[in-house]
Amino acid sequence: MGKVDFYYLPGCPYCAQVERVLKELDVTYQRHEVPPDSNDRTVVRQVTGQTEVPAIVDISHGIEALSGNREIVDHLRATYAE
Ligand SMILES: N[C@@H](CCC(=O)N[C@@H](CS)C(=O)NCC(=O)O)C(=O)O
Repeated sequence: MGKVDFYYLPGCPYCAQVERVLKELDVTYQRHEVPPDSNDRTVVRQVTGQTEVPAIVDISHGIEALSGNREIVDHLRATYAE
């Protein structure tokens, strides 16, 4: 199974919730910290087409970009919960 790329900002409560669920479900993921100023978020913009975090890429499950804390948690639970 591939890994999930997780774009986050330290101190962001939405990101913290997504990371709790990643850990709870024992998902293999790689963290990518974004800059505080959304104008500087060039990498996440290139990869996901937008600058808001949390955002994930889960290519092995057909997700090229997903943002929105609830949408991400729903995807993770639907995909990784046993
Ligand atoms: N509705 C979004 C809110 C996420 C959000 O507000 N993220 C902040 C960081 S805590 C952000 O990246 N805002 C966009 C920006 O700063 O340009 C969610 O559910 O994930």
